[in-house]
Amino acid sequence: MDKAAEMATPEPPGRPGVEPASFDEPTEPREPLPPKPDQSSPDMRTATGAPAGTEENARTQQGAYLTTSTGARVRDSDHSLKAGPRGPILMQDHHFREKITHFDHERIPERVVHARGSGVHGVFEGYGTAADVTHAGFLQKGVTTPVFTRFSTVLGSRGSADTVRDTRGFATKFYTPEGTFDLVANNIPVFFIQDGIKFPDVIHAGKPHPDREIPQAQSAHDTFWDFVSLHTEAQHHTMWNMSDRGIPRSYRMMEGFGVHTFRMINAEGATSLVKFHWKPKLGVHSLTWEEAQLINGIDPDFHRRDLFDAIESGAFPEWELGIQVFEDNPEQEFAGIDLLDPTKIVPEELAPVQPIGRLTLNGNPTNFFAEVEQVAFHPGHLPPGIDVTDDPLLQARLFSYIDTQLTRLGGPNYNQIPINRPHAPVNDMLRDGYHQHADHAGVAPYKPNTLDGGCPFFAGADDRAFEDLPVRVAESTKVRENPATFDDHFSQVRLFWASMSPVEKEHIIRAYSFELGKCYDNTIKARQLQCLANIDPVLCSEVATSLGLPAPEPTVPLTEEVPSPALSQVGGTWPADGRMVGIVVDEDGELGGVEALKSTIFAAGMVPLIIGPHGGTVGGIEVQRTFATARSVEFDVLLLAGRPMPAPDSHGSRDDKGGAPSGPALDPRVQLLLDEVWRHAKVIGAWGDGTAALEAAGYSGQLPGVVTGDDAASVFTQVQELMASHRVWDRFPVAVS
Ligand code: HDE
Repeated sequence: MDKAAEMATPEPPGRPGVEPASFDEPTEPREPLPPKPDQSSPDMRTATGAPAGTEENARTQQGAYLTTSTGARVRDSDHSLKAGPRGPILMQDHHFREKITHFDHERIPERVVHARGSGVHGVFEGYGTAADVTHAGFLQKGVTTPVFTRFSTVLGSRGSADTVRDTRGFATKFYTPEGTFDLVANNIPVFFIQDGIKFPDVIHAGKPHPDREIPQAQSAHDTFWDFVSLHTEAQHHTMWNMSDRGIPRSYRMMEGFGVHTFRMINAEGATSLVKFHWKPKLGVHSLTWEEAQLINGIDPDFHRRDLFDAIESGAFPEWELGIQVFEDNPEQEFAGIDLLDPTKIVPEELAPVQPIGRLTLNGNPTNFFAEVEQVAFHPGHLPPGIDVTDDPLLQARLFSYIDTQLTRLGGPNYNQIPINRPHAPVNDMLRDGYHQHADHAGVAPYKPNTLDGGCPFFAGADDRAFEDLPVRVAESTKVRENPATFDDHFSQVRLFWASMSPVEKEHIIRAYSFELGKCYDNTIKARQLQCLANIDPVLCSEVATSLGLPAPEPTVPLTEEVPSPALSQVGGTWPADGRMVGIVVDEDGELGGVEALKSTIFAAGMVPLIIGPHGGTVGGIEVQRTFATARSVEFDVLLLAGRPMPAPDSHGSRDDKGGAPSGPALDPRVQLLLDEVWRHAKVIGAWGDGTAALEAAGYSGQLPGVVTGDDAASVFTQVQELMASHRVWDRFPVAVS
């Protein structure tokens, strides 16, 4: 070959008869590849490929005949194939093996934290009021976005009770067309630790003891209090747990908090720092401690049932999403508060929460496992317009949430699971791996490429891509330490305490007394008392008295903190949607107004439940609960339309509720109902024979929160007014001011 021929440009590769490809990677999107078929749509599909969740197949098995997983019709699934009726099972029984093998592998590992939860579908509508601070499309005016929200406890296993004293998770997945946004929030605005590297420590301390694996879903044990009393940055979160916030009445009545400070970017590229808040339409309400304990035994699924029933009955829970907005200054600080410290709040009185949209939860899951168990949240699922900050807790979470799904959901393709599928087109270059469901076309899952026409292309500056902001990182040296601004562990706990009403303070004292009283080690109790002394002397001395230990002197200055009224749940009034109204009837009572009352209650968005001496009907009215099945914790208010007397042939109840044999005054099970609703500060109403029943039980119409009258309608009008404050707060005994 001569020199000139050697130097000539070689023919570009290509198939004969096809225009040769360019040597350079294309730079312009030309015929973009279609989105992956399996990720283009959020539609739920059943194993047979039919759409799930439609009217026809919402809760039924599909098809006329039972089949194997490969579609062969099955004639008998009740008997294994045996060598004669009394012989061993034959290895060749492929249907038996498939059925048992699949069953053997039905369980997946539960979440390492937040294992117990409930999830529901809903919709979010942007108000457009955040347009100045973010260009995120889903927050613009009138834009609606489908969502899935999962509420949870933190410490308990998947089957543990709902109403334990704990923090609650409040995680929402917004399926926006610009990519999924996960707001993985809690009902408490601060966290136990300031650096994510401590997460295994705090969780190991809170989980059951490693030797006997008890107690389940509780913080009332030595290892928890050992850790939080030594690691004093946990004191703020701990005080929230000991307050009534630790035992919510319902998921529908909880606030939610993003905890960390996030960064938002507007259309001009200007940034702000923000904190996310969810504000429930029904207000923040809690159980009393005794109610919570009773419910743990009587109805451990209380919160799950409450959420499911409310949605089923059309009482859709609602929240407003709000943001506190701060200047994105170099110190990341507002009013002397380090915005990167996740153990601190910014009181709403200093930075008001500005509403930016509304969440309505309106759909129960079709299949709990497919949706609630398999949903995978991640604080790094961010749309354009929202970004993270350097909060060291948030930074750690950005690693952990992807990592944990690898074990829990069995590999890296969990975003292909129907509940996790984005509603935005997905053109990633992630390939293969366990549980790969996409059948990717194309030959070049790499960039740069020419063989797939250069597809897919990088988005340009105007293509609404997620942006890594050129945020300045302080020049520094590598260290394992916190900034000095993280050092104050007590002043905001004092602020929280100072913001509580006397009743709420009393509940906090009782909660510490109970939890520390359950610890065995006196040095742990004494160390926690030292922390309480550093918060408030009254709190410390009350708990010390209860424990029978001396109250120590503070070791830090007890600064006076300005209370934040927004932290208290006493004092406001809220709608009573979805509240349960128990109505006691008996054969001889005045039942004339009861049917009309039921209609009034329904019309007010509440649920009337008739409680009678037996099932069936009483005076023509259908009974939903009998004296044997009713327990006060199910009702938000108790009304008496009759005076049920004890059964003549018994000394007391026929069930196992115990109690001393009663006299002839009132059926003891109704007496128990009344005593409990009284203790739990719920409204009581009575008319006709019901008023006599009240008196027989030792309650008069003059007492706080007790309404008596001539007829059902007038009594209920007054009852409704009282219910708006949630509880009859005056009824709680209070020792502190
Ligand atoms: Fe989580 N957290 N977390 N967390 N978290 C998980 O992720 C973690 C934290 C929260 O309903 C896990 O998918 C670390 C704060 C909720 O599926 C895991 C740290 C807040 C849920 C994890 C935190 C939360 C989780 C376990 C400290 C409130 C339930 C299963 C750095 C803002 C989500 C999973 C659901 C779940 C790690 C702290 C909220 C292990 C390392 C602060 C609501 O990845």
